[in-house]
Amino acid sequence: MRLYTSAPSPFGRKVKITAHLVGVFDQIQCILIDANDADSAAKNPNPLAKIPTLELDSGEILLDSQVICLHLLREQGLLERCLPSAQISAVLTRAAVADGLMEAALLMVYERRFRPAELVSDDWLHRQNTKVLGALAWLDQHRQPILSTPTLDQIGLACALGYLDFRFQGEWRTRFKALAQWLAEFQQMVPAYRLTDPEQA
Ligand SMILES: N[C@@H](CCC(=O)N[C@@H](CS)C(=O)NCC(=O)O)C(=O)O
Repeated sequence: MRLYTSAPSPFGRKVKITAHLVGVFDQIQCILIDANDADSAAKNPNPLAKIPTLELDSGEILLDSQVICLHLLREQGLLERCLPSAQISAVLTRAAVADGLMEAALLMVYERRFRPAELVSDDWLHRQNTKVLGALAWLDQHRQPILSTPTLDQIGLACALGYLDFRFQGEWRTRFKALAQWLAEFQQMVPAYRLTDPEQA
């Protein structure tokens, strides 16, 4: 399998952690995509030009991190553990909020990266930051203890918090201490979190 991704991508990190968890990471060739370099971006077989994208050995292309994670979990028989059918709506809702947090944080990064400084919109940044803070408060309230295997939403939450650490110097930690403690526990229980640290890659 080939995974088109980048070291900083929080969505790519979800897939990498899931692949470690189900034991297939060493069967995956990671192809690093630099969205700022046209030649590199052209290698990504994703029609939306986003990462992550997983190319199966059959040549089939899977995209959207959630779809890829679900595929890996199902193929390796861990779907019920990570997405228990009795809690499917609640888990997927928490996963969607974690993804939304990543998306809003990413849009803040892009606003500064892709616009000339004089065109950067403080209103837009404020709007996205409000989503980030709203999602953090909601996820804090809906935080679940980590059992032996993390659930799909917990993988997403860890990656979302890791992205805030990476791009926003962990400012969230002073306001959301219980979430910071939760992330420390996740780190302890899921070695793949450290292995996929964007600072180390
Ligand atoms: N919903 C998608 C979001 C993926 C996404 O936004 N990836 C970012 C990098 S972290 C990207 O490729 N951005 C480039 C772009 O939007 O053009 C998923 O879960 O895979």
